[in-house]
Amino acid sequence: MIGHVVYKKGPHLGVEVEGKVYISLPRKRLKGQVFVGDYVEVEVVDDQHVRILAVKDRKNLLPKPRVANVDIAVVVFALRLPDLDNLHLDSILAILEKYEVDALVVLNKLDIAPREEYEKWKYIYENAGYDVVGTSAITGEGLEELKEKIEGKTVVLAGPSGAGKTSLIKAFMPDLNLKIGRIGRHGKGRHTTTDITLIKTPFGGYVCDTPGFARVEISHFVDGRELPKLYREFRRFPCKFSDCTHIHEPGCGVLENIGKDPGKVHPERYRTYRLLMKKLTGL
Ligand SMILES: Nc1nc2c(ncn2[C@@H]2O[C@H](COP(=O)(O)OP(=O)(O)OP(=O)(O)O)[C@@H](O)[C@H]2O)c(=O)[nH]1
Ligand SMILES: [Mg+2]
Ligand SMILES: [Zn+2]
Repeated sequence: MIGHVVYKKGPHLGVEVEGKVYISLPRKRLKGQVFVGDYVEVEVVDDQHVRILAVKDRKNLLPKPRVANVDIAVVVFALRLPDLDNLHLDSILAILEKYEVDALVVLNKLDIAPREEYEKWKYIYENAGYDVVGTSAITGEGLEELKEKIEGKTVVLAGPSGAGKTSLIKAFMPDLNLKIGRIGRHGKGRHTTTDITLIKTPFGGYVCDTPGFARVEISHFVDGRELPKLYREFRRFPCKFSDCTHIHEPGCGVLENIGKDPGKVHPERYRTYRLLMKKLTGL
């Protein structure tokens, strides 16, 4: 039978088989090889337990949180409170690009930000090749559009603490017992666990709300030599050298196309690229 790993709690995995969730005890032979989101071949042992026999090929595996077969990462940033930190946003997008996980940029807290600010960031990220939705978990604006983009999918939420990730899930599923606001940010708390749960949504699919990407250190995931290929819009512009760093090379298509016009590499994106390159390679 085929199961779907829907949670990890301590050493235990939860495996959904035909609508029912069973516990799978860890198996030596597959130790460290089965992740939340994986599809697995199982045999049912009793009415609470299954044994995992094999893991199906996965389409991707996010390193943090460790979730497999992610259809889309919803990268939530508030426009205000806290102000949008586009260096942080671009580092998350680069990591997702490396791990071949598609991203949707959600600009939240529309209710407390000037429209121009929303329009500015929406333009920058759409122009970079991302889908962008503006939302407010408070007024409900944009939630229908967000729902349409994630229904039926396995979704991982990413973004800084306070952006409104949990608030957005709660707006869809008010009965869920999830904590909003300042919790567990110091010392003990959920940030210290590696437990992961895929929450089933009422519109099909699953959503994972773990703090994995809240504070992400790009150097743990991306090598400086890879970064030149991880900014989507850069690929629109061929460079003379295939290993171009887009910093100083002659015939660099990226350097020749920095500008605010549609289709160009927006200066804000190039700015964060340079900061990340400096951090990763010293260049
Ligand atoms: N004005 C406004 N406040 C919001 C909105 N969404 C969330 N908030 C508030 O922002 C704060 C943080 O929201 P959370 O949903 O806990 O944020 P989070 O992204 O889950 O944060 P962590 O779990 O720490 O990573 C809470 O006080 C929310 O009430 C919004 O759209 N507008
Ligand atoms: Mg939260
Ligand atoms: Zn170049």
